[in-house]
Amino acid sequence: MGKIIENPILRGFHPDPSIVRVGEDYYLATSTFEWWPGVRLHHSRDLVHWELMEYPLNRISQLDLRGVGASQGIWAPCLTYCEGTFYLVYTVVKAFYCNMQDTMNYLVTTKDIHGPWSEPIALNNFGFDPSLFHDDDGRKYMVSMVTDHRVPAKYSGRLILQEYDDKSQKLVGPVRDIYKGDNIYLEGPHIFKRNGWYYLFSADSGTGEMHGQTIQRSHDIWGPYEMFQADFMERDNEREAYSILTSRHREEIPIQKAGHCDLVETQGGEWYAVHLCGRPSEERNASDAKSCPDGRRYMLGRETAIQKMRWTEDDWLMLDCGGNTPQTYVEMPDLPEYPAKSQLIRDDFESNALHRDYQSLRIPMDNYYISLRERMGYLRMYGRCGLSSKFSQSLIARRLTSYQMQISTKVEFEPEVFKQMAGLILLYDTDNYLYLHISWDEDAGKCITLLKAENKKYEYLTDYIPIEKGKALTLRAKLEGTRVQFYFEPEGEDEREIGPEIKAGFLSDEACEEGWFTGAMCGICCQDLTGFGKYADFDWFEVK
Ligand code: 6LW
Repeated sequence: MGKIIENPILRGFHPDPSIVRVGEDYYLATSTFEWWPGVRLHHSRDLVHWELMEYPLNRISQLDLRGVGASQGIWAPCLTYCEGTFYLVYTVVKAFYCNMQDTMNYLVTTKDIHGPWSEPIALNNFGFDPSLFHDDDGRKYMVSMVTDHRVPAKYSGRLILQEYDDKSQKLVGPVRDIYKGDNIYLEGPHIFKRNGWYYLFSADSGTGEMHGQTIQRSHDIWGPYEMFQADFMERDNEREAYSILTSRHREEIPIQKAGHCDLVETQGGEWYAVHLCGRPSEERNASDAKSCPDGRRYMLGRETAIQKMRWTEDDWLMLDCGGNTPQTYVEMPDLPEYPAKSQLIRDDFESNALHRDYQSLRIPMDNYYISLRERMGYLRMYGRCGLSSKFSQSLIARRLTSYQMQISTKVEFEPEVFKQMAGLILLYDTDNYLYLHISWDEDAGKCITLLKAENKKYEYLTDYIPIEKGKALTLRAKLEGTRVQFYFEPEGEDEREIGPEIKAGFLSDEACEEGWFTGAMCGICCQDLTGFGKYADFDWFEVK
């Protein structure tokens, strides 16, 4: 083996990867749900090192997430390229139930991947996981997924295909099923073509530990498609899913939940599939958790991994290493190494613009609630709505990327009433978080306390501990596995433990009730329920 790629390639919450190559450049798009801006794009030239790029959806006119529920918003982008133009199709989920959904599909385009991207074209289709295919005769097609939760669910699990007309910017002509949802539930479809075959590449069996990836082919884009079934998939036949990649029933391997792939060919003719995956914690719970029968917790959300692929003599696709088990270490393509800029660890807020790694909840990180200019070297954050708000929160966050992390910030904040809070937060969504914060109490005065929210159950894990006015405080969380301990340190004093050691596995896809597609984040935030907009000054924020 030559040089190695270590999976996952994008750590922490980066699901539903879609990849495209243009010349020597590889671009990878992932879902962002209710986090702003929309769609994460990464660039690489060697498939090993990835660098976060400009976000394509960064104006409210392109994406309005105000009010959307947890894990709604942007689902499964598909990034393609044709004759000088990049195409990004995606779903904005605003309601998702039965056939009564609000899951509009959109398309944005650009000639320059660094932006700006176009205003969105609302495609005349509701559904999810839309994917565009550019045929070599100049026609374009969109394949997408239908959901219908009626019992019996007549249309559920169908993959539908329609032609897309670039001139009128509409889906045109007949809407046809190319997969009828027969035995296996398929989603995340992509179509590609090779040696005269159209391939329908789709995820199977949900997105949890049963997840997998199938491939079907036909000489006609409209089908009928035949599914690849081979001996090495036999182990899964009990579920009638013929997966060319899966980790189901192999709970000992590090890369779990493998599926939802997209495919790319290198300029040297090697093939790679990117896919979503999850790395579980050691902690086990009762097996009541959604999609995770063995009770493990995936705090880091669904991440992006890569596998080397090869074509069989009779034109089927499979893992280069044989079998269908996802590998942690994968052979790097025969491409020169191309290191990316080092990732952000400590941010001293010295620059005029916020680092790209931050995302905010639903609304842009603009002057309405943060400023990097009012006090040089500090991020000034104005308190807005409370943490349950799905409209305007003053909160910026980064991803948890490992089960061993230390997250710290230094903050100056002088609250005058109990309605004003600022501090350090570990959160999954608006109903699930751990919040170490400074506030004010009528007995204790300026104080610090720790609040836990777990599926809308709220609990203070400490009293209001008085702290001295006019002093900066360092706040810290140390994560070991799924256990977290919080600390605080008034300037010039020793660090003090605060609250008990907490099992934080509830900040995971498996445990959160409203949404379960994102991953745990860590951030800084400020609330002022008086409506005056009291501010907190953050000196630095470090995630390591
Ligand atoms: C994605 C779909 C899925 O669009 O989860 O469970 C959605 N399946 O493929 C969000 O990642």
